[in-house]
Amino acid sequence: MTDLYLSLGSNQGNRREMLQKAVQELETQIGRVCALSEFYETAPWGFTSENLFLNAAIHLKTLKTPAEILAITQGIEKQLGRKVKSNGISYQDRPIDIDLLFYGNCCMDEIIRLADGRKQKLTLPHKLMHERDFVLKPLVEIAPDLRHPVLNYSVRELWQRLNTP
Ligand code: PH2
Ligand code: MG
Ligand code: MG
Repeated sequence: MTDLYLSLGSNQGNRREMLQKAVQELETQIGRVCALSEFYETAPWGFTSENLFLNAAIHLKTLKTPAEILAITQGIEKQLGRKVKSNGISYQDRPIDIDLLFYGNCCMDEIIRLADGRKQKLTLPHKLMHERDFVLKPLVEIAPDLRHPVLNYSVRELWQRLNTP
């Protein structure tokens, strides 16, 4: 069993319901939920929009591989109505976004092939998490002492560093 941490975000539609449905699907398709943070209302980061986000962090135990998890989370995003996939350059409003943060101590930065043949880039740990308060704040709530295997700081330390001028 591997410890998996994900970030959830929604800024379109019934945001609370989107997050709740995503959690249900994650539990069914990926594994047991060990912890779920509160839902935090946050301002859009990295782009301008009138629509505030609800963000959360979740910890699951899983037997799935990172490639399987990516395929599942993208399937859930689609099922919950996400139409535009992030292109890695600019951000858009979305009913649901599910991002992989940590998969055990796994470190990877690879183009992987999903079961349906599509190729995708997967970076673990998530490469921008330490710059994002909307990711770290919910994560501090559920896993303050979890260590980032590359940066070698705990989640609490990353959050403190981000918020220290
Ligand atoms: N997600 C982004 C870009 N900006 N801002 C907030 N507040 N919450 C998000 O989940 C978010 C964002 C890219 O996925
Ligand atoms: Mg994201
Ligand atoms: Mg995403």
